[in-house]
Amino acid sequence: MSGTQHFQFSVHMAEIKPSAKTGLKVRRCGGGHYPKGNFMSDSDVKLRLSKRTKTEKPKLYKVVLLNDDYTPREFVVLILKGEFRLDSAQAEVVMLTAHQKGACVVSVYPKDVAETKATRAIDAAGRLGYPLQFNVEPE
Ligand code: TYC
Repeated sequence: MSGTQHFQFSVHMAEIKPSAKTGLKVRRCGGGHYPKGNFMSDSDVKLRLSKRTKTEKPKLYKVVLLNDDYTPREFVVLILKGEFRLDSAQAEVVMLTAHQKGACVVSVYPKDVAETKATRAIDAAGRLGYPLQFNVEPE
C-alpha cells in the first residue's frame, strides 16, 4: 500500500519547531480557513503534516527443481519433503513434473531463504554423489 496522509490541526507557535529535523510544514493562519478574528491569534499557526507511507513488496524467488538422469526419484521426494516441507503427495507431483517436463517450481521464498534451501538441497545430493540441481529465479 502507498499513499499520502494529511493531518491538520492547530498548535500555538511556541509548541512547535518547524525545521528539517521535525519535517513539519508550517503555514501562518490567514488563508481563509478561519473566520476573521476567530479561533487563531496572529501567533498561531496551522500545521500540515505530510507523511508518505511507502511499503515495499518483498520480492519473492522461485526455487526450480531440474531433472537429471541419475538422481533416484525416491531421493528427490525425500529432499522435497525434508528441505522444502512438501507433503508426500506434493513432493511426488513436483518430482514427476520435473522428471517429465525437465523442471518444476518447488515453491517461492524471499531471496535468502530460496538460496539457502537450494544450496542445502544441492549439497545433500552431492554428498551422496547425485547431480541434483535447483535454480533460484526471480518470480
Ligand atoms: N529422472 C530421474 C530418474 O529417472 C528422477 C528425477 C526426477 C531426478 C526429478 C531429478 O528433478 C528430478 N531417476
